[in-house]
Amino acid sequence: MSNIATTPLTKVKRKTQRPRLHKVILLNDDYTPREFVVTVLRAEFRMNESQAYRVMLTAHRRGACVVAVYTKDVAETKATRATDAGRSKGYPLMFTTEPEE
Ligand code: TYC
Repeated sequence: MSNIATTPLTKVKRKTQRPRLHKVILLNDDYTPREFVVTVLRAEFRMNESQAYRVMLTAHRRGACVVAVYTKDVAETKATRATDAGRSKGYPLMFTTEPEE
């Protein structure tokens, strides 16, 4: 009987790997005015009034809401800018990012 291994030790990935996308997540807090959250969502994530209102309300009711997905750099930049917009007005508004599964 032969003991020659037949399973390959390395696997070649044939497809070009797409970069993993990252979610931007809006977190609820008790202090930031609803209208301000909507304004930030519209300015930073290019949403219209009704999209922004729906996202704000979902975060308000459930604690958090996925705003959008981008490449890592873009997601982190937008989350930082949006969080800074709140901080500049003294609000604890918070956007975070996490990789998509
Ligand atoms: N909970 C805030 C309020 O009642 C509004 C709010 C909504 C704040 C969503 C943050 O991500 C948020 N004024």
